[in-house]
Amino acid sequence: MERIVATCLVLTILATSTVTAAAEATAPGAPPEAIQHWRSLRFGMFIHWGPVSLTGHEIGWSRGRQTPIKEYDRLYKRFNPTKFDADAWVRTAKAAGMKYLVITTKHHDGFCLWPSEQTDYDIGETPFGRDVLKELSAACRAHGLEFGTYYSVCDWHHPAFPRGSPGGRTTKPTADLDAYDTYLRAQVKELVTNYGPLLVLWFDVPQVYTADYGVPMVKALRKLQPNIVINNRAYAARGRQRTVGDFTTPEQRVGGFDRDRPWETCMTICRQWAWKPDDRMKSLQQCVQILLHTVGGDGNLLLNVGPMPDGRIEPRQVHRLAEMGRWVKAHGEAIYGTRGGPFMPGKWGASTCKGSRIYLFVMDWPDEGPLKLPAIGAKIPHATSLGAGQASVEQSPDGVSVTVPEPHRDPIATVVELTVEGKAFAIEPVKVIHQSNSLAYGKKVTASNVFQKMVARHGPAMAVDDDPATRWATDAGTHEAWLEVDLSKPASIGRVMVDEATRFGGRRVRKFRLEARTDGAWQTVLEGTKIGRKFTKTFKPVTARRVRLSILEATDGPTLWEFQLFGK
Ligand code: H79
Repeated sequence: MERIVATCLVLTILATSTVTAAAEATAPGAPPEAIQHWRSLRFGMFIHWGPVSLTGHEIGWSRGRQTPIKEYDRLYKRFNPTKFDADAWVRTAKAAGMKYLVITTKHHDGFCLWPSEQTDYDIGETPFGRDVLKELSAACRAHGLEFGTYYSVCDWHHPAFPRGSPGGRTTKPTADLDAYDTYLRAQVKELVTNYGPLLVLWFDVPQVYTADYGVPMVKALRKLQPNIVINNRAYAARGRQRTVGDFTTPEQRVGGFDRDRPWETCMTICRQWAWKPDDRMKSLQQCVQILLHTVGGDGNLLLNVGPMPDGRIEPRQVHRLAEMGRWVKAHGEAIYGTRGGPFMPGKWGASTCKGSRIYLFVMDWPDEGPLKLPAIGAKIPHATSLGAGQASVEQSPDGVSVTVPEPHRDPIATVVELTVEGKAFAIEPVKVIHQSNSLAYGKKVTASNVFQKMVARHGPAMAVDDDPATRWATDAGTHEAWLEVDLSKPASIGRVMVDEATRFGGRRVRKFRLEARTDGAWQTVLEGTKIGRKFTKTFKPVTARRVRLSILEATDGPTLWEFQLFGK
């Protein structure tokens, strides 16, 4: 009895401490209006810069790798970017259509781009000596851009941060996380008080800096500036990094469609974050399409440039950003202040919405015929194309067909504006399957057998939906089956594509026949043995309305990802 009481007591204590820990594990977020404001800007400039630009190697990892530590830590004595012109940088960002700017105030290498009172390893101790942050934040304000700061939590240089070069793979004998926390907090306070109000504080690579440190730090930060927007890397939270801070941070990739959790993709205009001579630069089309896929997924884009050691952004990058800006500004109403969807981004393109408008960014047209988008739960009484050209849009219960004559299309993205009844943002987002132009796509289809009669999940319609994630399946032990498509009117067919779902037990089909119904009788068009992945065959064209795939022999229940028919 006594033992049970004792156990209960322990449990109660545990439960209480768990509650405390949970309360400690989250810091207050930014007010919704602040997040909404940050989100409405949609496009910002990221800048990675420091003495490392003298070497042309990467800012995060070259210390102790490409450059010996001793040499790396002396680079700042030669850092003299006399051509630095904050105004020119901000004009470049503005010309690109960017609405905010975030700069590495301190990266993993520990060097500070402002004269910090907490260290001498900073811009104040270089031959240059000017306060880069002061000039840049002032230029941003002068040009109407918002200013934000990147601050690396990990610090390979600071003796108290437990990990060191190369790339955080060594441990320091002088490690003292409490002392480092004091340093970090004092530095962040300098950033907010001397260069604020800041739009964002963009933390990075917290490593050993856990919620025990990070949560009180963020709380203190919020006291200094309540509406600051903070990313999800302020502290390490194993397994739930996504829930930290105000937004998530897909890096070097466009994030997936997500309207619930704010997000921002960060990506480099070339390949490196810091400047690298002759680094490969993204094309204009890539740059704009990355932005469109991002906003179409309801995210922001922070596009990075690494200025040169003389203080200038590379002229070819300045030029690329200006080109980008011309396109972006011409279609600004479809980008800024919008939300992603309702048509989810994909190979076809992306969409955004605002008020009663939907903006389509069509990036990949079908070889022939209109772009077919799935049905949405709203009427579209009106459609026009933004920029030159005309668009015609037809809505039926099956979906929305969009046509823009080829000469009026834009190789970057053809922008079509749809007006809907009611609020466009209220429309349930829909996935857009990339269409093959198969004559069988979406047509009436029947089959001899469906796996466990699960028609909605494994019916024959799954083989003519062009969705590579769904399949027609038949019962285990099935050795013969057929699938028949009704094309709704006679069409000329000269090619077939059958994609067998081999993942579920290899190639099962051993003998098949393709038949077309002509003059009231079934006529064999093609005969074969194995099918497998993406079997394609052309044949002498036949005109028929009904086409049948007869599987005459299979080792087990046949199953197909897709069954597609083409004119030629
Ligand atoms: O500041 C930028 C990067 O320097 C920083 N985050 C963005 C915003 C960052 N620091 N660490 N990481 C990102 C994680 C990346 C690690 C890897 Fe690698 C880069 C894995 C492969 C390339 C370096 C080189 C480490 C291993 C190989």
